[in-house]
Amino acid sequence: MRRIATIQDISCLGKCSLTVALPVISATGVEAAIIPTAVLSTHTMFKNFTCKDLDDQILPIAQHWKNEGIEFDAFYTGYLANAAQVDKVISVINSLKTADTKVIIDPAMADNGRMYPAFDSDFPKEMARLCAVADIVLPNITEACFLTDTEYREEYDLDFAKSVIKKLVSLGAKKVVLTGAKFDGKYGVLSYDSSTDSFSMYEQEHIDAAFHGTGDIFSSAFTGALVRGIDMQSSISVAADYTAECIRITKNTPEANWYGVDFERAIPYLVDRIARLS
Ligand code: PXL
Repeated sequence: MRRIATIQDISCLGKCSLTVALPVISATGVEAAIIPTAVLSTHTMFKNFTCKDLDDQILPIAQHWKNEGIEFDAFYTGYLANAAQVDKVISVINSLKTADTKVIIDPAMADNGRMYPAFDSDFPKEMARLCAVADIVLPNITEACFLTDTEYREEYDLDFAKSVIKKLVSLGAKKVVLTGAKFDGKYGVLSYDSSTDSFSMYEQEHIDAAFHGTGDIFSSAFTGALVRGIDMQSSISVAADYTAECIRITKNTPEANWYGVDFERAIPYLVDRIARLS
């Protein structure tokens, strides 16, 4: 069975980060090993959340895996507890990756033009160093702007999106998958592959609803699909469609929680899509 190591926090309640990555990667038929970057009572959109960083565990966990001779098909990183974890995560990747290991970085740090509460204005330049070692970076437009020191725009066109993506690639990332791309009346996922210098847009219907944790759902489904052996564009479409399905279901569920989407209800849909492609 193929294996992903995912490095991100565990928000004990909130339907994001590891509580999403574990079930969603499992649903794609891939093993998920984890390095938790922190334990939080909830995600940071709640007030009064607790947070204990696991700075001192990151390298020892990886060292133990190395001693055991464990290899990974991909590293997939998400929310980090602080800027100092960037160097630790880069060390983990460098020490355990093989020639075939994919490095997928979700720079989970911002949305809707704002940084998440736990991060200061110095954080993006540290996260940019992690993105530099990526085969694939998965930002939203806010993260792409912060990472490249570009002024965030609520409204933008295709040229602006392309220029931000090109700046991200100039930092070192090989491919960029811009989620929630919204320009010129279109909505979807805009991706770029530096090996062929080509952009590709996967268009979707725009659903008028914003929920927390959907970036983590997309990234987990995308990484699982890719590691399962599904090609890049099909992995993007499966992950984007699964995320949209989660949002649709949640929007139509009156008793749904404000803090995340009901991704559980759409797991059969994901399993079915993956089975058809693999
Ligand atoms: O979904 C991204 C995310 C992950 N982890 C924590 C968060 C957030 C977004 O706010 O707060 C702790």
